[in-house]
Amino acid sequence: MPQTILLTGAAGGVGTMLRELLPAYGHRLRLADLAPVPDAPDALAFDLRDADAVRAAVRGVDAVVHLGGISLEDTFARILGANVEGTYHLYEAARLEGVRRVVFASSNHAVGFTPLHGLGPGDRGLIGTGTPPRPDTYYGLSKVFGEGLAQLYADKYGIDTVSIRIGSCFPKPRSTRMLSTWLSPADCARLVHAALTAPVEGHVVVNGISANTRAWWDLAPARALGYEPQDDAEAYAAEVIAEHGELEPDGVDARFLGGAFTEIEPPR
Ligand code: NAI
Ligand code: 15L
Repeated sequence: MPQTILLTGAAGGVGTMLRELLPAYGHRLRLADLAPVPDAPDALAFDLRDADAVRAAVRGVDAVVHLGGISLEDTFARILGANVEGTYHLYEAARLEGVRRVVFASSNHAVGFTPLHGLGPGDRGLIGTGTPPRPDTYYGLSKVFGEGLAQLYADKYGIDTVSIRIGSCFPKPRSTRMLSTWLSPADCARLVHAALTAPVEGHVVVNGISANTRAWWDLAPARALGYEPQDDAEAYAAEVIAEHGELEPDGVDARFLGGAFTEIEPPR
């Protein structure tokens, strides 16, 4: 039986890809965003800071894929409103409306200060999901909060969540770093479908990338949900390296998982 899924952030980059790809898995989507969703007159328009609107949006769905919020570094106040309060409103709405499954779009930037040194091609020491939180921005910190909130609502209220620490989800890798961190749109849909349907008890964190030859991340927890990535950023390596060159060994993209986010100064 098809599930009805609330997709927040439906007008964004990942939301646009998922609203095209998820229906093929049999999911019926209820779209929501602050911004208008192109070609979707029925999409719900509200701010995640509005608790009542969030609750109305969640009413009657089987699960939520929570992509909405600020997806880059910003002022602490703006991150607090959209990502911290917004995600709290989402979980409160799920609790009050009896929704039992959430897929939370976390980020590599929750652990962005994790050092990469020692991880080379063929090295088995891939970064796992048990690595400690090391946010590289207020943005990354809001994802640590979201994962913590997911754990609280799992332990206290029995709402199951899969938090996907997404690497870089774009149609194609845009930089040499993304040859390691890329999550193709099709693999993103595969992973979100697995996260929606796999038997899960409690809160599970998975890394979200494709089967990249240059991966820094361990995909075992995602594969345990049934995720079988089909793409590899290496298919774009020649063109990406021709444009951007190889990673500088001492450059920030080779030193930390979060790359340049570790050097971003937030707007104040
Ligand atoms: P995006 O910025 O393109 O989309 C985010 C959407 O959220 C936008 O359409 C925006 O209008 C909406 N939004 C922002 N504030 C809102 C508010 N207060 N109320 C309601 N809606 C609001 O981001 P993208 O790339 O599509 O990412 C989706 C999610 O995945 C985000 O949570 C992001 O942090 C996460 N993610 C994305 C990665 C990527 O490579 N694209 C990597 C890691 C995590
Ligand atoms: C993210 O969390 C951002 O939302 C996305 O825009 C990319 O910057 C991505 O991480 C990345 O690290 O490439």
